[in-house]
Amino acid sequence: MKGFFVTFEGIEGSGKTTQINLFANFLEKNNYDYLITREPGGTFIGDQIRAILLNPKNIKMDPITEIFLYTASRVQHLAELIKPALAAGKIVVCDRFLDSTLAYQGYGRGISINFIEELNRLILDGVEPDLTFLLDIPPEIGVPRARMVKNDSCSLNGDRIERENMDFHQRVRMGYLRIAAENPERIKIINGNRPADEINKLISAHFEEVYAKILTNK
Ligand code: T5A
Repeated sequence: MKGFFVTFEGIEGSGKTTQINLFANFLEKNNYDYLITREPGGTFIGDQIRAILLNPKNIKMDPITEIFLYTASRVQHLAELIKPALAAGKIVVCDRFLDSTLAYQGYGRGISINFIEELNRLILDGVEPDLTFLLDIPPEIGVPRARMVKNDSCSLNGDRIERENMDFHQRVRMGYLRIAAENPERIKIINGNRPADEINKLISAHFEEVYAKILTNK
């Protein structure tokens, strides 16, 4: 049996990590065979690429360098983790995937959407998410939330991308909403500005509904 690929998307601080942790509890409790991972990163090589991408000192990074680094991380991630897990029939849950590249490098940085789609067509080998949760939240709420979280390569002012201005984050949000409008079957938009446990209930219920349909059609 082929596995099932679930991705979580949204702007900075939209609550993806929080929701993925809650969703993992749900999967665990219900005895699903699953794998949690993230982009950029997910592998030893990918985590090193992640450190370069998020380091605030890399302020001079060219947008083309940036997109190739995100893509390189994805190639490694697909080969080492995602494809083998799907082939083993697991539910793969990934914090960010191709929609992030379209939203950030495409709508945020202005790189051609056609170029991003073609580049990813070459590397994805037909792998695409079965279901995506887009946690939608205004940047004025999400970005300050994210900047407060001190993580691997950040200071309290946020990582390299979190430090972008509000116009950039607004373009990314609008880009996400456009991608969702173009993919209504796959992408479920969830209001991220609600209590975390309410969001978790919506996500678990929607997952069960979609997953049950897939099993029935197999
Ligand atoms: N990127 C990534 C690209 O540009 N192109 C690409 O192709 C890819 C794959 C990754 C960066 O790389 C960019 C996008 C990103 O800028 P990251 O550190 O993984 O960097 O960044 P994020 O995924 O944005 O992680 P964040 O931690 O910033 O955001 P999350 O995971 O959405 O938010 P979370 O859950 O950590 O929550 C943030 C804070 O909000 C609180 C939490 O407790 C936490 O303090 N919170 C809530 N507060 C109130 N109500 C709720 N419902 C809440 N949910 C969470």
